This record gives sequence, structure tokens and C-alpha cells, in this order.
Amino acid sequence: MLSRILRRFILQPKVHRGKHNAQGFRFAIVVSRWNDMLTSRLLDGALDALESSGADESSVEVFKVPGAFELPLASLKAAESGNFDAIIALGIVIRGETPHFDFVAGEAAKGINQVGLKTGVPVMFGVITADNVDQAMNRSGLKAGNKGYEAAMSAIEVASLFAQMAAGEKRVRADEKVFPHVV
Ligand code: INI
Repeated sequence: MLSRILRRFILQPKVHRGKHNAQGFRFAIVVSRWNDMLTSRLLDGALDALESSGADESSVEVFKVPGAFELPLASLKAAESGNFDAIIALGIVIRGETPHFDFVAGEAAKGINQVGLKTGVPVMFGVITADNVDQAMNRSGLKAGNKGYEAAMSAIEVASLFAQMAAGEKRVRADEKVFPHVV
């Protein structure tokens, strides 16, 4: 507590944080049809988050893929289209259902992260990796939150933060023109 008060007197950096206001941003939701009964709940959760945060209907598009393994490539296509400020990848991989759980879940996670790093378009990891169906159900809106809702809220926050950062960069570039003689 004391250190927090002291810090206020010493250092007051400008803190940037995204707002949960989706207005003006465009979103792609890429959703896996595998475990469709549950991934449709994730999609509902994501749409709920976007709508309640002010997103326009025309600024949200949904792309359906067969399974979580296809999420990275579909996300890459969406990112490269230049039509979206953020992408929300949704899926469910259940350990009990496949001997190649680690491959599907691992490649989905790695691939989704790579899309963001490669394109600069933020891609949210809204993929539930669960040991069993009960766990997956709980995290798709039944008990322990809805991963789709959470991913969409994160997408809004990050899109907003990146817009602030881009505006800051533009300001810095404009300031540089004050000294045109300095190379
Ligand atoms: N895809 C999933 O999204 N979840 C799973 O649990 C799953 N299992 O159990 O295998 C799964 N497999 C399909 C995979 O994502 C691809 O669609 C398929 O291998 C074709 O590339």
C-alpha cells in the first residue's frame, strides 16, 4: 500500500489500456465444427460479447472450419485479407477423444500464435483444451464461464489498444517533421 502511494509521487508513466468498446472495429470469428454442440456455444458467447460491446452486425464475419487443426490457416487468410482488426479463433479439443490430442491442440495453439506474429493482426486463442467432455462443457458456458465470450472481450481490448498504439506512432512521426534538417 505504502509503496503504491510512494510510486505515485515518483513515477507516473502514461499507461495504455484497451477499452471494451467494439464500435468501429471489424472482427472475424473462425470456429471449428468439431464438437459442434459446444463450439456453437462458444460462437454464441463471442457474438454476445461483441454485440454488448457495441459492434455493428456488418463488422463481424464468421468462418467455419472442420476442426481445430484448420483454425491457424483460416485465421491467416482472414488476417491477410486486411478486412479485420482482430480475429477470434474458437474450438474444442478433448483429450479423451483422440490419440493425437497433443498434435491437434499443440498445432492449433502454435499456429494461431504464429498468425498474429506474422501478420500483426491479433488472433485470440479461444480454444478449449480439455481432458473430458465435462470439462469442455463447463468452459463453454455451463459452469466455468464461456471461452468464446472471454476471447471476444480480449479481441476488443487488444484491437482498441493497438489502435491507440498506432495513433501514438503517427503522432511521433508527425513530431519528427519539426526538425526536417536533422537526418
Ligand atoms: N478437431 C477438433 O477440433 N477437436 C478434436 O477433439 C479433434 N479430435 O478429437 O480429433 C479434432 N480433430 C480433427 C482435426 O482438427 C482436423 O480437422 C482433421 O485432422 C483434418 O485436418
